[in-house]
Formats: sequence, structure tokens, C-alpha cells
Amino acid sequence: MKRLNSQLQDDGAPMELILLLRTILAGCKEISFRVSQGALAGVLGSTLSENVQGETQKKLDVISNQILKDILSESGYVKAISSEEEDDVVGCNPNGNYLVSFDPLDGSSNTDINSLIGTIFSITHAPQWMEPDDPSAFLQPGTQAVAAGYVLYGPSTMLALTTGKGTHIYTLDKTHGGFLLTTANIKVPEQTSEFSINASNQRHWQPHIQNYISDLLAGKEGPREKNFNMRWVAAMVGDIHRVLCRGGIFMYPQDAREPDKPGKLRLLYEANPMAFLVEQAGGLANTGDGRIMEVMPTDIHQRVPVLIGSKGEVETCLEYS
Ligand code: AFP
Repeated sequence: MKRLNSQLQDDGAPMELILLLRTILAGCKEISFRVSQGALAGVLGSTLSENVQGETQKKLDVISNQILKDILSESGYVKAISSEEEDDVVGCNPNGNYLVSFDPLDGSSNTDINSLIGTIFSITHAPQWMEPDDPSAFLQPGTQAVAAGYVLYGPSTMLALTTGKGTHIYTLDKTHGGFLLTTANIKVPEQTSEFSINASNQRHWQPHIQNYISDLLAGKEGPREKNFNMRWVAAMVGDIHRVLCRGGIFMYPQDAREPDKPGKLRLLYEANPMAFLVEQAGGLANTGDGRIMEVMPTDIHQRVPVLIGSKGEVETCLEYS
């Protein structure tokens, strides 16, 4: 089986980017190990702290964030990082050529039930003019990313990665510690009969989203004239992995709960990297109002509504608005 390095070289990735990706993945392998120890190492449960988004931090959120922060700060390749678990941008090497945004442990409410979780990341070039602790350089649309990926800590530890030449899936071979290519150029099926949404928020959705979901639920007897299945992992990384593997539409749409936060998911380190991966696999990623990757960020922790998945189904959903 092909190794990660060899696929990245075939895709024309520059050597420094390859080294940076290997650094991130070294951190993810350590996270994978810490996650797998679970209760034996006392890493489950919550801390007493909250992150900048007002969410209680899990012990594994803090551990994973520290692992990635340390390894990236010491690597020399990175000028600054932004993380879900850091209030502000963290400056690293003033001469570093890259910026990395990450959610160190997505789906952390799943840690205590031994369910799917993962690390999501996105990489852009660092502008020369930028001071390492300047957040403004992170405020670039997703189209500027040079690489994005996630590592899913499930029954296998898997990597989905794009450098803009398709999306490839790798599996961690724990016997030698390397990621091996297991699906090259994965393609999201254009049509689907599976959707993914937290239905408990239904009363807060905009009317057109309520109409769209009710037509899916009406199944064969409704206007779509086919039955749909629903799945919800409560970790975007798990839901998007399923969409990449067998199609579907994943939605966290705008809702009326907090008018100043139009969606739940964060643009820089959740929506954009997933949009890049899914678009490179032939799917679509939209806010309901335009392409996710074209949104100009105004804040490093900005939230956006998200409709991601099979091209035909995302297009159908958009026709309801
Ligand atoms: P964390 O990043 O705090 O772990 O939250 C996970 C998440 O942002 C995303 O991965 C899920 O799709 C979503 O939250 C699940 O939210 P609810 O099930 O609470 O609606």
C-alpha cells in the first residue's frame, strides 16, 4: 500500500508542506494513543474550565490542544496557530511559512461514551508582513487553504486529506506507525437517500429548512417519492466521514436560538476544512447563502450555517430557499 509521503509527492505538495503535515500527524498519532487509553489513563470527563465559546472543556480537549500546540510551535514551519480551545491566535516561529487552524478534538461530548471523535485542521500560507500574534492573517476565505484534513479516532484511526488534488483516505497502520493510502480520490455519490441533522432543533430552523426536512421525512408518499434514512453522530468529523464514504447531506443550518451566531459550526477549523475535503471529492458545501469556502471571515471563532454533501441533494436543499 502506498505511503502518505509518496502520495503527497505525486500530488505535487512542496517538501515543507509535507513536513508540516507529518508534524500534525505525529501529534494526531499521540492524540490517538491518549484517546485509546481512555479511563485507564484518567483522561475522560470534563475540566472545570470553559473555552472562549463558553463550552465546558473535556480533559481530552485540553490534552489534544496542548499536544498540537507544542508540536507545531516547536516545528519551525508555523508562524501562528488558531484553535477552538485558544481564545486568541498563538504565535509560533516569526519566520514560519504557514498558518494552521484546528479543532483539536471535534465531537468531544463523545469521549465519555467511547464514540467517534477526531481532529480537524486547515493550512494556509503565512503572509510575510504578519506579526505572529496577529489574527488578521487568519481572516482569509477557505479558497486560500493549501491543505485540509481530519484524523478520525474510530475503530481504525483514519486520515482524510486534500492538498487540492482530490481527497484521499489513509488508515493508520499501528504496527509501523505510518498512514497508508486505503482509498485514493474518494468520490461522494451525487445522489443520496441519507441525511444528517440534529432534529431536536427543528422548531428553531428557518421555514424553508423545516419544509425541506419534512419532505424528506414524508418519504415515498411525499413529494420526493423515496424513503430517506437519518444518521447523527454528534461529531461533524464522523458525519462527514460517512458522507465522504457513502454520500448524504450533513446539515447544521442557521437557527433562531442566538441571532448573533447564525450557525453552530466554526468556519475556520470545522466548516472550511470539511468543505475543502468534500468539494475535492465532488460534493458541495454551502451556507445556504453561498459557497462556504468563499465566506470572508471576520473573526477566528466565527460560526456559519453548514449544508455539506452529495451534490444533487445539496442543490435540491438550496432550491427550497
Ligand atoms: P465540539 O467541537 O465542541 O466537540 O462540538 C461538536 C460539534 O461542533 C460538531 O462536531 C457536531 O456536529 C455538533 O457539535 C453536534 O452538536 P449537537 O449534537 O449538540 O447539536
